[in-house]
Amino acid sequence: MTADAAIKPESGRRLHRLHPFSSLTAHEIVTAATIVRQNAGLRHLVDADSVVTKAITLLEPPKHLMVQYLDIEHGDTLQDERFTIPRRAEVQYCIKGTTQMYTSVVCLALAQESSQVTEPKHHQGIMDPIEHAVFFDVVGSSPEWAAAVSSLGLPADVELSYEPWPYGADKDTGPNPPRYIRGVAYARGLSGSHPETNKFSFPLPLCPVVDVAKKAVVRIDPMPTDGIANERISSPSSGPNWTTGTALDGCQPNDYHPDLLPPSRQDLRPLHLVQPEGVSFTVTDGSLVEWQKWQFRVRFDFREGIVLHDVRYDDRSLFYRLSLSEMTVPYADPRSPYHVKQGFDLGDAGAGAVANSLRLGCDCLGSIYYFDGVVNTMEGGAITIPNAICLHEEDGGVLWKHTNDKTKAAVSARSRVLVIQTTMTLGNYDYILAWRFDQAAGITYEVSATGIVSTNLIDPGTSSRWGTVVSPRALAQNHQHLFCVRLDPAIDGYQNSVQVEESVPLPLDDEVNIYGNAWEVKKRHIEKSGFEDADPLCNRTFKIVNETKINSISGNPTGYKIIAPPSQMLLAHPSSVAAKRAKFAQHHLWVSKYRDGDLWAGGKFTTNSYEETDGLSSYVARAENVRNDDLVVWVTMGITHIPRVEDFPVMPTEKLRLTLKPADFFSRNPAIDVPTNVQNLPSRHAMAAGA
Ligand SMILES: [Cu+2]
Repeated sequence: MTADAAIKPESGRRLHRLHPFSSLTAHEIVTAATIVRQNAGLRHLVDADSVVTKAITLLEPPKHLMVQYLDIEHGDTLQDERFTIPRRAEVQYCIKGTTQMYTSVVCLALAQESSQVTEPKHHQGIMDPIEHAVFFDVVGSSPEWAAAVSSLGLPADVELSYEPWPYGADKDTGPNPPRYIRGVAYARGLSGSHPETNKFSFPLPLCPVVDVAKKAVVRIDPMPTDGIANERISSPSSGPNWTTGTALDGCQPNDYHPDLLPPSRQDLRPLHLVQPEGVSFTVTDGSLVEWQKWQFRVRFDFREGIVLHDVRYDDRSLFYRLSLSEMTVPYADPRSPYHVKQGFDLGDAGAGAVANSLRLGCDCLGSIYYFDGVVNTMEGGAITIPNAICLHEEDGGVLWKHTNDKTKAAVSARSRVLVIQTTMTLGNYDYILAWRFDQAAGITYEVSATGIVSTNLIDPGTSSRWGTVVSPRALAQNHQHLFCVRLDPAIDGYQNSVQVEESVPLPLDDEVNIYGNAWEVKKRHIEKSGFEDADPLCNRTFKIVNETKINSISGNPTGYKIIAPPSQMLLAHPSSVAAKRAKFAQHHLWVSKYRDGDLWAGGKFTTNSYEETDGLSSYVARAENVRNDDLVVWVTMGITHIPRVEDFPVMPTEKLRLTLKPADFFSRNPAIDVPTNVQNLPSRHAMAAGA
């Protein structure tokens, strides 16, 4: 059976009770894995247990079918007249100990594998826990590595810890780098030391490179530690410790865990977020969130983490799908092997796969609704990440206010924000990823970067042009975090355009700009798929509009404005592998024509990638019409991170925001009907007057 045959709409009887946009269930994941493992075992003449299911994700229905489905769902058609779209899963797998990747599609309703392809050789799968386990076994029992470590003069009972990094491609390896793991090594402390000791204060100047297929240490790379003599860097004041007289001499403990810190400050009084009548949102059908006039579906995905579907406001469609597509973190240090330091957190690992279990009162304050996340294991099972997504309301400050200057009467409404967020941890860094819905029909995607900056050892009394010394002898290299957010719009329908507006001064003349104050807004539309760059100097603004729906007040098409920071784009040289594999990170805004499966800004397979060949740059290279068409907008934003001493031992959250705001979509401020007082527990003065 072909994939298409498996997804024909079927009237009447519902084959599957789950909504097409529901997260894959544990049962579905195991069903898909079992079918693929059995079939792959026969196909490749191996035991089914040798089949490694790297990633299992929902294969969304073709959009043309889903649009019909949603039209019926939001229309007046009775439930039993709806058609059903069988659910499908996509399974990426390989055979244990090999790198060749395969992708299968399983029709879950029929419990059948409907297609299977052999991926090109350069498509490497995620670095998985099985490979990591092999890596740890190999370094733990390697006499070469033990000898190398002993040359550092470390105490015999030192405990080591590793950050496994993909080998990485460069111009020497070409497009098929070996699938080795680089074990960026740290001393976690001495035997018996607290398990939460911050290892990033004690980087080792050596790195084992492990061939996980051959289960062997291939070589041991020296990690450059040279710096520029800097007499302003003083000797550590904390005195000697277990590193004294070793290669790590001078490194000092620098901890974040409260067990290892002096008592915390004592002058904070409780701050409670109280919702005495409960929350104002509902969650039904497992995935449908309704809050105020908002309505959308939430899905948890192995790769993308949170995916939002069918986002609507007051029964008008806004977005078919919202997601983080990819992010990359390239480092600036040219000294080998640092030159290959570059992560693609979604493609290399999966935002869902490395999602945290969130905790009440810490990650989210107030009355919280949690969604569990279910992800596949490499062995074909499914595991639940409890509380992977949290949903809650926050106070958002003043929503709107006016004081009548004559009467002094003030009217103001307090803003409430609905937040849906997840947190991913990959090695040293943690990212809190949140969609924030407001009462003025705005949506903000917020990235909060926190965690620990990646460190390497640097010679005593030196600093570096490649980063900042953030703790004695610990260099945090300069790097960038570049995020690509995928916006699949449905502004009052699925045929949209992107309008570019620039505010430009007019030349002085004797007819119009007589006094020199004049400027105007120039408008153009993006006609063909491609990219644009931000230009704050002309206030370049991008709007997604529906040219067939006109706002009767302004006469403008209904639209949503994209407000994104004009971040610095990727700094790596365009000819470098770092740049070629992250073309999406070279321009701020991209518009592609919608095609099913065009989801991956950096390509579907990013691990050890050499060049982005099947990602966003390929989608737009088709040079298709994107005006009054089904289009996708991709926004790249980022942080050029020059580490500060204050970013260590754990970094205060650094926020990055993308806001989608209605622009001539409504006939007035859509938040005008928000009540001006909904607080049952009135606020009070903090202190008596004069206190
Ligand atoms: Cu950073």
